[in-house]
Amino acid sequence: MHQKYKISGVHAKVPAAPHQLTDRITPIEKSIVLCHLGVPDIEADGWLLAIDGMVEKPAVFSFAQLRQFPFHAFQSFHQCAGSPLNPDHPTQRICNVIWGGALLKDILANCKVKPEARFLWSSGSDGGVFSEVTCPTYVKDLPIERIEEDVLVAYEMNGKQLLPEHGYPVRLVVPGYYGTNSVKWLNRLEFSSTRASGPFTTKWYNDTAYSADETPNGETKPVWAVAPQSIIVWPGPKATIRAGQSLSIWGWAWADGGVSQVALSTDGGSWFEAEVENQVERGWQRFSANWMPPSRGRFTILSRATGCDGVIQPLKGRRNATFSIEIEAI
Ligand SMILES: Nc1nc2c(c(=O)[nH]1)N[C@H]1C(S)=C(S)[C@@H](COP(=O)(O)O)O[C@H]1N2
Ligand SMILES: [Mo]
Repeated sequence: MHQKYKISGVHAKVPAAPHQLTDRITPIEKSIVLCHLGVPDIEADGWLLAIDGMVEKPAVFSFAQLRQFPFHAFQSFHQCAGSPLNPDHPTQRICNVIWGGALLKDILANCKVKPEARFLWSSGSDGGVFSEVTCPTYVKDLPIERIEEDVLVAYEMNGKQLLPEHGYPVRLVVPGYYGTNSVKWLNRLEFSSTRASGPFTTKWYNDTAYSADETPNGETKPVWAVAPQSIIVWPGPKATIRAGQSLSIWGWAWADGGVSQVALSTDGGSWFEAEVENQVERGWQRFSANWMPPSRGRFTILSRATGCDGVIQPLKGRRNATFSIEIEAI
């Protein structure tokens, strides 16, 4: 069937800069949007999700059938890994939203996955040309061990039905993984013994061009789990701050598995600890620390998160390099 599109070609929005991300739950109009191949025009009526590949009982679900499964909703940070054409470049394409839908493990309960299966491929209804490469469909994969966690087949975002650009009627959400893995306009889940063979898991998002992510034996690393990262919300670039007056620096930090520490630097060398709240569900974590600009003049404030696995944000050269903001004390 020929797919119609609401928007054709790459469609991306980063509507809020870090200092504008003041809400714990990011409103939809401030949330990121990234579509490589346009926004397909799909009706919930007639939409089908197929489950096949290495399963003993393939299945097909309509939208109404999908809604029969127990409903789950929880907050999760949602981050775009940045352009797959420039994977080392740090970006702050981040938001924190509430996803609602059915747990993938509930949907798969009767499918009897075969023991040879190691990866789950997920396909969207979108196809086209990205960066001069013809892509028949957008296909991603994930290791099947992750399914036992909170992978969601989502049809709500912040309590509302998904907007077309966010995957209406149904998308995958892999909490803790980079956004690229959360396939929108989801129409197929296929179990396989190998990783997916399309360009979005081989040529791009596999960090083949990304020496920083190569393992010591030269293998490439899939762009799956989100590495520790942080942004400073206050003070923002135009904030008025005064020498000799204490202020509270605050922001958000996140990582797959949560963040254990955030350190700040204001003098280009030394670090001091911020307080970090515990992670709620899969959400980002607020950090804050008091600081007094010692004199008038320009200061660069850096934030550096440490994941619960002990991994520390690098200073530069990686997609999750430390964030910095330049401010002036008057
Ligand atoms: N089918 C499909 N799913 C997709 C994409 C896409 O181009 N096609 N883009 C991915 C990328 S790179 C990101 S960052 C997230 C963005 O989700 P959002 O636009 O709802 O914020 O969707 C992911 N899922
Ligand atoms: Mo992305």
